[in-house]
Amino acid sequence: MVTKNRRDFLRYAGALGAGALAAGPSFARAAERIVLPIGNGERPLARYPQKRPLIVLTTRPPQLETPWEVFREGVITPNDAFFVRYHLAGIPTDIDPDSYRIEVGGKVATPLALSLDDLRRFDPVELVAVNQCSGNSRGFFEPRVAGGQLGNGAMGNAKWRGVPLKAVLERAGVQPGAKQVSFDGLDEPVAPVTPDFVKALGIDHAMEGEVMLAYSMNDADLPMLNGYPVRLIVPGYYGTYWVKHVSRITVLDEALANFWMATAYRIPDNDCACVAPGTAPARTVPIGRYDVRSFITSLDDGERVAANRQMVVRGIAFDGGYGIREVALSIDGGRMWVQTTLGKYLGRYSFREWESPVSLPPGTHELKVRALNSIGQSQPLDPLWNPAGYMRNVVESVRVVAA
Ligand SMILES: Nc1nc2c(c(=O)[nH]1)N[C@H]1C(S)=C(S)[C@@H](COP(=O)(O)O)O[C@H]1N2
Ligand SMILES: [Mo]
Repeated sequence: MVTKNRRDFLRYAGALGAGALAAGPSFARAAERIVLPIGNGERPLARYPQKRPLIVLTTRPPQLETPWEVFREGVITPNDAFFVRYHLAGIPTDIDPDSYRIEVGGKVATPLALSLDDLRRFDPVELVAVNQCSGNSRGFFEPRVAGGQLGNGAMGNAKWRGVPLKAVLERAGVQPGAKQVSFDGLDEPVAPVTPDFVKALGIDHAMEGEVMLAYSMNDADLPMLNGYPVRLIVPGYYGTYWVKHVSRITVLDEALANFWMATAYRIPDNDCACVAPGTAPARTVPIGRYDVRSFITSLDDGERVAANRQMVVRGIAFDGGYGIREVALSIDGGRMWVQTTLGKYLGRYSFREWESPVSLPPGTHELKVRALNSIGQSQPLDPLWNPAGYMRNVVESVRVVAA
């Protein structure tokens, strides 16, 4: 089996020619290049407004991946390092906070047009939660699948502050018979054939209390590229539902059947969300909660370490919100496993840190990490597969050489 969790290998090859990004937004400035540990993994790094250099997947629309070393630095992903994903090239670059409104309509008693000040007058709530793209790690799929060839950096963990969606919907007054709530943002298609990006949640999910309209990320305004001034937070659910620059909330009495709900972002309708590699599922359902993932962050694949000397191996784990119960580490390719020590609990939607003391004899060692959540979900030793390349799910490995 090919090793899956090689830390992104940086290869600085000098500055990019300006032409390489000419097709993209003029505010992007070329920096360096990086090589992700996947086929055709060479990517430019570029600096966008409010961002440190990030890995560029596409520029129109911007899709930027977080360099792996950011996850080694801490359990909270800094705003300037947080990944960026858009579907539509018509993204907002300048939003006036004074005239910004969120319209709440559809099957409600009282349609609303909420300003930022209106939102800030609701009782605020705060939550640490992972935002992960459905296609995070798609580049590791074998056989390979169509779609953005992402490494492991289309995820991030932040402290979100805002208003429960429930409180807003209650103010508007949801009418009987409501089935779903849809969310539209300020970004727009540039071609008339492209469907606008609108997503929906079931009414019970929308009213459950933890779904949030967030106006703050890690105690600061949201970066423009992450949804300024307000985005939806759907704890434990894939990023596709986390609509940015929310401008319209509509209560629906039927299920939204647009491209983004009925065609895209669907997974095989079975317990593993998987099919035999190379085959197509008979039935699909909209993607939902994260599966369990865990990573070693303190070591790079191929890294050399001192033999017979104790070191602390560290990493992160997370799941769809049931909570990580334990994380086990193997230093012999998966034959023996030891319990690691979990770090501070920041809530059941957050990255959970883990660490374990390790001493390695001379030679090459394959380290593997496996997490278990509170409802018994874990990762398989061999990766699950689906044709869209969603929900990457496997025990991750790192090989180190002790000498
Ligand atoms: N308005 C808007 N919101 C959006 C999207 C989009 O294209 N437009 N993409 C979604 C997807 S698929 C993901 S993975 C997350 C990514 O959030 P980020 O860009 O803040 O990292 O935003 C979601 N919200
Ligand atoms: Mo996504």
